[in-house]
Amino acid sequence: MSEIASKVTRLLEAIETADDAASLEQYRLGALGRKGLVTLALKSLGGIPAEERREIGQTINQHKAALQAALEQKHAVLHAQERDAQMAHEALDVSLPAQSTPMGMLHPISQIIDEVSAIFATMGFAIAEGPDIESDALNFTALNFPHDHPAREMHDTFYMANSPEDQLMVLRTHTSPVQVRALRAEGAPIRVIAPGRTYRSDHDMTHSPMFHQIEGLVIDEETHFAHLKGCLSDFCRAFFELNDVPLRFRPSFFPFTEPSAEVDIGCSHDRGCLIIGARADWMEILGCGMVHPNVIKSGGLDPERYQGFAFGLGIERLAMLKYGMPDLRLFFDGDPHWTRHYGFAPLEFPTLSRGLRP
Ligand code: 2U9
Repeated sequence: MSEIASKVTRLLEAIETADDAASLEQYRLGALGRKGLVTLALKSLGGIPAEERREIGQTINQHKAALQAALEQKHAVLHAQERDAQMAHEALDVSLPAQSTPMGMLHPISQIIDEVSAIFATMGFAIAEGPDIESDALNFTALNFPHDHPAREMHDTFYMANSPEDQLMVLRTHTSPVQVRALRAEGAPIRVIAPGRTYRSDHDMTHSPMFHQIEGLVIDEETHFAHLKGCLSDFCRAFFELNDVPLRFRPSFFPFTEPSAEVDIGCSHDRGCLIIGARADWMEILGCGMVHPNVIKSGGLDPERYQGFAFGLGIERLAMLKYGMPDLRLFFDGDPHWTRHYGFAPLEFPTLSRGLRP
């Protein structure tokens, strides 16, 4: 028995000094497993004379209890050490500046839509939205594009396959149908802007088949062309952060406005840099006009009583101008390097001087 006692003592020492769960398990098997010290000792009891068996049995059970207690205690210690190590490894210093954590960026398109919407909101415009898949009737007919008229071809339309026979569906080529819907739903007076995606079958250096517009519409009984000029001039001054912005209105044609104009902004070019607000050169930035009486009629209003203006801006073009982004084709590649360079921190206020991130 003293032989078992010394083996138990050695096992207890080994358990006490075990430094990981795997070696502790080996000692448990050596003590209590099927071929372990205690199990074999208990099995050997059968060959011992009955008068000695009881006492030896009790001693073995005491060894067994001591080994079990030591194993449980060591297991608890190792488990606590493992948890402490894991906590130390996963520790997070919440006092570190937030910038060191990777942060999502706003795409310049979202940024420009927010900026333009905020400016028009201060002028009393509401924001309207509508579906990307539109009826040909709302996208064209309600906007005074006659059937089979060449003006429809100007828009390089994507037609939806399997449209219902009586209702041809298209991917909207402009956000104007959103405003027709708003006019029909709310009547006049109305002052809305409609930002969103638009689609035309055109893809090259300066055109993407999906692009973004913001259009505006003001209809009441007295709004005239001077209001349109004042509104756009106020917008340009706020958007480009300039006190004085030279604007030039050139006669143009759109089916939905009459008269129509394209608007150029004064600028200059200096060693490859575009300077907005200078007076050396002109650059086109938007289109506009007085809403055509036929469009007012298709909006459910009497054109003898109501009149107003509308305008349209290309968002990508505004982003390229304001933040010096040279290549339209990179806008929708989803390249994270591009987004990190040209994107905006969600809570950052961009300015002309701070538009680009370092
Ligand atoms: C209604 C009536 C009239 C919206 C207008 C323009 C002029 C225009 C272009 C700008 C750049 C499209 O993205 S672009 O190529 N848009 O020039 N858009 S007037 O006229 C409307 C809208 C709604 C009910």
